[in-house]
Formats: sequence, C-alpha cells, structure tokens
Amino acid sequence: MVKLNDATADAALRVLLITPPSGLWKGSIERPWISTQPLGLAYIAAAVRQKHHNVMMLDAFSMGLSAEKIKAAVRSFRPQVVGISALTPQWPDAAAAAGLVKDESADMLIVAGGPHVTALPEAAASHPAVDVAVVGEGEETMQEICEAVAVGSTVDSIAGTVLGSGDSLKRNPPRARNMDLDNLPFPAHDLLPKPAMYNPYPAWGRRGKFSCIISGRGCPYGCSFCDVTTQQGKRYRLRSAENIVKEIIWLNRDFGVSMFSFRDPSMICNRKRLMEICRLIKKHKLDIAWTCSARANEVDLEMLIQMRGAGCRLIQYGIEVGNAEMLLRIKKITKERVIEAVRQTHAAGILAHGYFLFGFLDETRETLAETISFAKELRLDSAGFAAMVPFPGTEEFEKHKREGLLISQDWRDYVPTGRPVYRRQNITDDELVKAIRRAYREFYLRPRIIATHLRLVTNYHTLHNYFRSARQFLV
Ligand code: B12
Repeated sequence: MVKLNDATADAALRVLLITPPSGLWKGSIERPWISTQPLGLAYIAAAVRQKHHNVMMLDAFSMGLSAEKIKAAVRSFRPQVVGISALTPQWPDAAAAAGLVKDESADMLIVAGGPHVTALPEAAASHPAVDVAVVGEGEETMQEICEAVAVGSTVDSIAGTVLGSGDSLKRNPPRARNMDLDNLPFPAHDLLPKPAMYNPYPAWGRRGKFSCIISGRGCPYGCSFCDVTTQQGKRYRLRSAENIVKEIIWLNRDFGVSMFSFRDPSMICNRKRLMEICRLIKKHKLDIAWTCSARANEVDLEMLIQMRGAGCRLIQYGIEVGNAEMLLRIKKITKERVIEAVRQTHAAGILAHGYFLFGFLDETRETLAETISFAKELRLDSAGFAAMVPFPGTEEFEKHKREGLLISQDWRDYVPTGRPVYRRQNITDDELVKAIRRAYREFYLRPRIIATHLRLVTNYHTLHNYFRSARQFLV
C-alpha cells in the first residue's frame, strides 16, 4: 500500500512537477534547440493549484537543467509529491529523474504521467522509483492523488492509475474523459519560464514572444503512426471559441505573447467554431500571429481567408507520403485534394508547411522517390522529413511487434532522427537515411525556397535554428 507519512495529513502540499532533461540518464545534459511550453504538465499544475496546494514547475527539458540543479530545487522546495512527465524517448531520463528525486527522500510520492506512461503504464509503474503511473489526461487523477496524500490516506485505488509491479501490479479502472474542457483552469504559464526562453518553429517571419495553446482534445482519424487517439480518445472534445480567445487575451496582456501555435491535431476541425475564433480575435483587435496543424481535406478558401484576417501565418499539413495508394490508405485523401489545399492556402496569403514520413512497412525505393517529388511539386514553403517511428500506443507499434520487426526497445532510439528501431521489408536503413537527406537537399536547395526563407529570418534565434537545421539535414 502506497501511503506517505502522516506528517503531511490535512495540509496544503508542496507539489513539484518536472519535465526530465535530455541526457540525464547518461549524466550529460543536452538542451533542445526547438522547445515549446509543456502544456500537459502546466495543465496538471493549474489543476493541483486549484485545490490550494503549492506547486513548483521545473521545465528541466527545455532549460537543460543539470542533475545538481534538480536536486537543489528538491532540497529547497521539499515537495511531498513529485510529478514527472515523459514522451517515449524521454522515458530513460524520466526514470533517472525519479531515481534522483527518490534518493533525496524516500518519503516523496513519485507520480509519472504523459504519453509514454499512458502507452505503457505497467512498465512505468514497475520502475522502482515510481510510486504511481497515471494513464491519460491527468488533471483529476493528480488532484485526487494529492487529496489522498494531504489527508494521509492511501493512493492505491484512484481511477486512471497503475501501481506496483509483478504479482502486486494493480491496474485501477480507467478515468472517464473530461467532456467539458472549458471548465479546466488555463495552463499555469506563470509557473513556467518566461516565453522568451522558448524557441518555436523557425519559419514564422515575425518577431515576438511565443506560446503553445491547445483548442481541444481527441482525434477521430486514428492515423496508424500517431498516438493522440490512444492518449485522448477518438472523439473531438472542443473548447469553446470564447474560452480559447480568453486564454489568448490573458497570454497577450499578462505575458506579452503575440505568436501562438495551436498544437492540437486539427484546430480547424469545426468550421463554425473556427469562424467564431477568427471573429473574436478581430473583434478584440488582437495583434497576434498564429500557426496550426490541419488536414488538407478540411480547408476551403473562404475559411482560409478568414484565418489569414485573424492572424494565421502558417498551416502545417500532415501529408506523409507521395504515393497515391499509400496516401489514400494512410490519410484517406487524394493527391489532388492535397494540391488544391496548398494552392488555396497560398491564395489566402498563408504559408504552407508539409510533414512527410519515410519508412512505412510497404515503403519501396520508388515510393521514397515519389514522396520527395510530391513534396517539391506541391509548392510548399517549408517541409519536414522524418523516419516513421512506431511509438508505443500506435497501431504501427503493435503491427511491428506482432510481425517481429522491432529491433530496439531502447526508448532513447525512438526519435525520428535516431537509430532505426525496426526492420523494413523492402529498403535498408541506409536507403532510408539517404532518402531523408536527399529530401531535405532537393527541397530546400531551390532558389524559390531559399528566397522565401531569407525573408523569414527575423531574429537571431531563427537564424541560429536555420544553421542548426542545415547542419543536421543538409550536410
Ligand atoms: C508540443 C509537443 C511537443 C513539444 C513539447 C512536449 C511536451 N512535453 O509537452 C516538443 C517540441 C518538445 C515535442 C517533442 C517531441 N514530440 Co511531441 N508533441 C507535442 C504535441 C503537439 C502537443 C503536446 C500537448 O501540449 N498536448 C496537450 C496536453 C493537454 O496533453 P499532454 O501533453 O499529453 O498532457 C496530458 C497527459 O499526457 C497527462 N500528463 C502529461 N504529463 C504528465 C505528468 C504527470 C505527473 C501526470 C500525472 C499526468 C501527465 O496529463 C496532461 C493533461 O491532461 C503532441 C500532440 C498532442 N496534440 O498532444 C505531440 C506528441 C506528444 N509528441 C510526440 C512525439 C513523438 C515527439 C517526439 C518524440 C518526436 C517529434 N515529434 O519530434 C519529440 C521528443 C523530443 C525528445 N527528445 O524527447 C508524440 C508522443 C508519442 C509518445 N508515445 O511519446 C505526440 C503525442 C504526437 C503524436 N502525434 O503522436 N513535442
């Protein structure tokens, strides 16, 4: 039974929330060159604070904090509960952070959460330094965990958690999804580093402070390589336009943020709400710029014109592949529709970015070449090319596991630029890596693209990021 000592009973708790720094597992920290606010953890912070606990956040990932700095924070804040968030490649660092915190005091309750923990909660719970693994969206679960600790009762039976290991493993019933996202407090931006610390996506063409924002949760598409559906379910749960614009106004007035990145899979999925968001941004005369992701089948010219009028600068389309049959299977969309969406995006004065993935199971040399040609033919302004990684929690992971194709379950390798984690049927690892480099070279080393990007370099960070990208992908 997991229970803290009774000294904490009935008191407001001190709760520390951490994103693990990259490289903690090996003792040498690397600060990421693109970073954004960890909104999930900031939502947890806001929910816990709503219950009158004292919360400290350490975005050790974005800040590249050392083990010593984390230990120092633990010693001075003396938390009773520590929450650690992890994406799949961050799990070894999250586990190292849990161990490091536990070494400071065995009395602290260590709670792990986030996409990796949601996909593989039993493995997370089995780690010796982890007391509780939280599955899925964690606001209410974390509130209940803190409540139990505060009154000195057990945390063993809280919905949405997994505890213990081996024969003592306990999987509690899942937590019902929150259907009214407007009721959630806004993410605790005041507990995060200042917006200027974060380095957003480079191709903006605007100077200013930046923040991410989430307009809803869930995604009905269930793409085989994406784990948002596992995390958040198939049904769209949307915040209202008023609630979203209220958060934008708060971030704009109190934090000076003027660049926003909507990070849900598709914030344009509901046309009526999108139009209302655009109307409210204009009504409040907000001088902001924003980007969002979208599916090519969801846009039309009228909608795009309204979006541009409300400050939309860039749309990131998940296009993935260039072979017509694969595209239909993976994204349920035709090449013609994608071409039309990019044309309409430009007609409305918005930049178009395309994401492409290489290395699906039936990928061949020919389909790799088709993806590169399609990316160029589309007249996109920028593009990202990456190896498809079968993240736990996705259909691709299950398929590769079933067919015995996974060659690594070392989660550090699960990054699009990492060592190959699975065997492909028709192409070698070398062919895959070469195709990605070729894609970057052929896409970016064209006069039109170079001219576009020279116009978008507005500050030192952007320039620095271009150099980093060029070194990584072109050289
Ligand atoms: C912004 C973002 C990033 C940012 C910031 C990540 C962060 N820590 O928030 C950055 C740029 C760093 C990033 C990087 C990567 N990302 Co990313 N990212 C996202 C994105 C678009 C939004 C995240 C978000 O704000 N979600 C909304 C909030 C509300 O949800 P949440 O973060 O999951 O948090 C909730 C729960 O997970 C839980 N929770 C989270 N933490 C904790 C902690 C505790 C203690 C508890 C109790 C609960 C809890 O409660 C939260 C609130 O409900 C998501 C897609 C998505 N829409 O979610 C992908 C996503 C999280 N990323 C993903 C991936 C694959 C990556 C990369 C590995 C690859 C890449 N895309 O380059 C890298 C990893 C970098 C590295 N070296 O570690 C995958 C995760 C898959 C997986 N199993 O890990 C996602 C789901 C995208 C996808 N389509 O599959 N990413």
